[in-house]
Amino acid sequence: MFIFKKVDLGKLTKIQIGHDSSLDAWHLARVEVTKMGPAPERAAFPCDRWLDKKTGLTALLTPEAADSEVASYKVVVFTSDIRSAGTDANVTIRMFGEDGTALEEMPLDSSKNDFERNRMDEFTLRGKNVKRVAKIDIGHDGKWLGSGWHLNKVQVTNLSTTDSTFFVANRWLDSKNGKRLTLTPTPNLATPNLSPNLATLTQASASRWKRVLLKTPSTATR
Ligand SMILES: [Ca+2]
Repeated sequence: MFIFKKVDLGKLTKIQIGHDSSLDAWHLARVEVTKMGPAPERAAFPCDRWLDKKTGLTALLTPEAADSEVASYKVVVFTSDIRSAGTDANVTIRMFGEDGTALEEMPLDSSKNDFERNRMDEFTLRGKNVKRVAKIDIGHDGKWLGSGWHLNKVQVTNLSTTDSTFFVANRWLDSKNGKRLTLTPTPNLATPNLSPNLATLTQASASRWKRVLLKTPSTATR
């Protein structure tokens, strides 16, 4: 995060970003700019490409509108802390909006070894803007030996609306129990070992989360 004090530029319509090393390649997902003040204004500039000698060291980015047809989704996948929980199989996700609109099936894959035991893997996916994600279908193809995967949970955030949702699985995805499953949002994530990293939550979902936490004592003494 960087903070700059500059003259008020008004609403940003374009940003140019890049680096000066022709020897380096940088894959830039997106830039978020917040104009601070009494009514903060946030704008997201998706990039999703390499900035390198071949494709150009700089990029000119335009903002993504909150009501745009297309959105970026941050998908955070938590693999359980259980023996052999990790997998090297090919994992894909399909997301659905509240009105049932389906996004295409998308691979969750990065350059590193994803979905290892007790790890959190983050992906940014682009697709039709369904606003709040109300259902996900997640699973793998069973490739490689020991492909069984113990999925703890998935957090999906629509970066254009900042609406964030948790989907708790807490089960094996393997040939015995089924390699895919469909999940709907888990509203009461009050169990300590399932508590999300609060720093990654948006303000809107953090206040929702606080309400959930505040409700806990009454249910515990019931
Ligand atoms: Ca892996």
